[in-house]
Order: sequence, then structure tokens, then C-alpha cells
Amino acid sequence: MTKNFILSTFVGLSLVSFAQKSETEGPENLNWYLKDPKADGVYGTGATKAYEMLNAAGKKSTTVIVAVIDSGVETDHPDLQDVIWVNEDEIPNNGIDDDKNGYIDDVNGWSFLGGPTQDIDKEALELARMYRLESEYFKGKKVENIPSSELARFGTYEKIKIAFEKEISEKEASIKNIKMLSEYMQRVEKQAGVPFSKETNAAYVPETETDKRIQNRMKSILEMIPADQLNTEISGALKSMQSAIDLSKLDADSIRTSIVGDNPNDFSSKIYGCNRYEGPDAFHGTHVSGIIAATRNNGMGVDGVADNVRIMVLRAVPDGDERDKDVANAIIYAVDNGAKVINMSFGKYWTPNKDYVDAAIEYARSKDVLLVHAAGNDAKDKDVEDSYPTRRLNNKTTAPNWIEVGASSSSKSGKAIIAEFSNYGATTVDFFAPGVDIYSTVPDFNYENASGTSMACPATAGVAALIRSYFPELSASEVREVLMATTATYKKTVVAPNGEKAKMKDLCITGGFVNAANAVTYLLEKK
Ligand SMILES: [Ca+2]
Ligand SMILES: [Ca+2]
Ligand SMILES: [Ca+2]
Repeated sequence: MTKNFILSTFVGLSLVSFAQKSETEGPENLNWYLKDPKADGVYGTGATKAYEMLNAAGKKSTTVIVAVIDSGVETDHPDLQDVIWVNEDEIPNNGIDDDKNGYIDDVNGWSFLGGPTQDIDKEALELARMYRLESEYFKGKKVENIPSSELARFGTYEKIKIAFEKEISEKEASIKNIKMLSEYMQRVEKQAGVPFSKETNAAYVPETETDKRIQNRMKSILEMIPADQLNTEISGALKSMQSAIDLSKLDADSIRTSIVGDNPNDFSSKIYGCNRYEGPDAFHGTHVSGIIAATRNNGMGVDGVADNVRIMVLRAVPDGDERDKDVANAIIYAVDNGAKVINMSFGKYWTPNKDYVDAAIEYARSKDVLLVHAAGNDAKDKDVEDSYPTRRLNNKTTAPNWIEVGASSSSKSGKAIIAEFSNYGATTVDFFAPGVDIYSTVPDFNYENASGTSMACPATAGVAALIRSYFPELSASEVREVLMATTATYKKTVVAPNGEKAKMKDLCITGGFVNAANAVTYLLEKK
């Protein structure tokens, strides 16, 4: 579930579902995620106000390393190149592991998704991989011949089979829906005689009931995606879903082994991968990194939330489902090489090797490293269905060094402040943070808007890094406690992602939005 094609999110729902209206658009909305509810009337992170107070108090900062486990990062982006972590103990490109951390020439981080010459770009769904592995294992075996010791595993296999077939048929349905949108656009263009736009959509006289439904849906979609970007979004979403279906038929484990060289199901190997930090598609990781750390006040592009951080690039999230092995090893790398905050804008609903990831989370806790995780973009209640990785460990404990975050918008209206795609959970999500129409760095020295809990996660990781940078005496779990205790409250009724009216407390533990200004006020007064 690495990428957050919002289009696929809402066409994945039914055509009668809707997108959410964003009230403030355009350049005046730039950097809205830095604004403050009290000072500016916008539910941003309050970072700008936090810096005003820190400066007034004469607070000094120390540099904090933030690991971004993601699709890769364009490390030479002009707004990022000064904030990329440099492993000072590693001499670049000499083919020697100078700092003896096990990884050769790991100067800005590491990629767990590459071999000597090739990189993993697309990956199969976790369900497809599990299905293949288990159907191979149980091949030719009849239920009555399966020993009682393996009946539980066989039961899981049957569940996987059903879920896998369901996921593929849902993807096929989504493709059908998207194609319907595309064909509808052509009909509108034909009637109007000019390219498809908000105006031509509104003026279109529907010929069928279906057309009428699509027209309404399109109205909502056009609030999220400009008409001239729609074709790109459509082809991106179609490609991504089709490739997931195609890949599910291939032997993903063998492909992985042939490219990277390791056996993805052998968890004893940690040392594999390469030092190509950008990978084949660095859009997602570059956007995430800019939100955390794009160089502030350099008169260029955007300002990141944190002003004294270094981004450690860890490539472990392909287009498709990431592997538990890579997620765990990326966490361990980050911990061992000095990260204090880890950004995890990814997730999936199946996890074959949770124990291994749990151990890495526990290791991060033992070394005082804070993990920040995106709640996911499926408008799901996480109290009912959790995604992975999760802070709920198999040993029944809950990792205290973990923040789970949903996405919110710049709208002041209760109808629109919670992103309609965001996962939520009264006991599973901590708070919400800016994740709609966030303008940030993207490859080829560029900038673009993107939406998703993938954006809310780095907004929060940026705030956490800011706090760790100015208040280094706080532990990882104390940083979480402070952010939990100081969220910006929102008293009005909101529309939840399931379309129902709700109180903020119904959607997350704190009932609020992360707020750096409140956290800094609290910490300065505590002194
Ligand atoms: Ca090394
Ligand atoms: Ca070296
Ligand atoms: Ca900048």
C-alpha cells in the first residue's frame, strides 16, 4: 500500500461515494501545514508559532536524525540536499565498509530493495506472496491427511486464499470504475466540443442514470484533482492496479532473489541491498522528506516542519506491498546508525512475519527511538481492522515509542476537516495532522501537491523531531505523551470518513490535532 493515489482510493469505493471539498486552494495555501489554529485559524501543526516562541525564549537546538523508510529520496533536490544525513564514518565509493556497520558505502542511508545493478520497483501484494508460498506448501495435500499440528496453518491458508481472491476482484472492479470515469470524460468532451473541465462537467446533460451518478461523483473528484491532471491520475491509478494484478500471478520471491540476491523468507540475513537511495520512483519518499525537513527560509520552494534535522534515507517500500523483512531491517539500521525519529508512511493489512517486525519495534524502544506511523488511506476504523506494522505487539504489550496518525485538511468546516480517505480509530489512532493538499518536494528538482496519511505522518514526525531537537532531555515515549497532552482541540461535530457525523473523540484517542506551538508552550512553562 505504499503509494497514495487518492483517485484509486475513492474510485475503489463505489461511484456514489464522494470526495471532500477543500475550501482553501491555490498558492495562498502554501505551507498551510505550518500554520496554527489559534494564531491563523488554520489547523496546521503550529510549527511557525513554535519557532517564534523558541526564539523568544533563546532556546538552542541539537541536530536530530530522522529516518525516512520509504520509496527512496532524491537526495540532490536543491531544497533537500543540505538536510540529507551523511554517514561521516563511511568513505564514499571505496567499496569498503569503513564504519564496519555491515553496509558498504552507506553514505546517506541504505536501500534494502536493490542488488549489484538492479532495483526492485514493483512488488506483489503481501496476500499474493503468502498465497503462493502456502499453496506450494499444501500442494496436493487433502484436509484429512493434514496432521493436527498443521491444522491451524491450513486454516490460515484457507483464509488467505479467500482474502486474496477478494482483493484481486476488488482491484478489477476499481479498474472498471476508473475506466468508466475515463469514458465518461470522453462523452462530456464530445458533447461540449472542448477539453474536459469543471465547467463542461457541470454543463453536461447526462444521457443515462449511470452518467448522472458519474457526473455527481466527478464534481467531488474535481474538488480534489484539477481537471488537467485527471488523465495523469487515471493512468497512474490504472497502471498501479493492473500491475498489482499482473504481479500477483508471478513468483515474486524468485524475482526478488534474482534482483537483490537474498532469500526474502530467510530472516537471518540482514546484510543485503545497495546504496542507490533514490530507486526507480522517489516521488513518495521525496515528498515525505520535504514535509519533515525541506530547508527553511532559503527563499526556495517549501519549508519543512523541523529546522535542525538530517534525513536518513532508507529504501524499503516498493510499488506494491513492502516486506516485513525489509521493514524490520530498515528500523534496525535506523536505530543502529543514530536516528531518533523514524517516519513510516506505509502499511498493509497482512503481515506474515509480525514477530520479526515486533522485535525491531521493541529494539527501537530499548534505544529510545520514536516511530511515527501513517494510519492508512482506506477510510477504515482501525479499532475494527488494524494495519501493519502496528504498536500492538504479539506479546500483548503496546509499544510506547509509537505515534499513529490520521490525516486532516486545511478546511475549518466540520464537514471537511477530516480527510475522507483517512483511517481512524477511537483507541488506535493518536491524533490527526495535515495530510490534504500538502505542497512539497518531488523528484527532478520539483514540487507538487499530494494528499494522504503518508503526508500527515511526516508532518507529525517533523513536530516530534522539532521537540526532540529543542528538548533533547525527553525520551521517545515522553515526546509522544507531550504531543498527546497538547493537541489542538476541535469542538464542532465532524464528518467521519465513513460519512457519519462524529466527535473527534470518536475518531482518535486525544480527539485533537498535533500542535507544536501548544507542545512548546507546555514545555517552556514546565521549566
Ligand atoms: Ca558502512
Ligand atoms: Ca566506504
Ligand atoms: Ca525551502
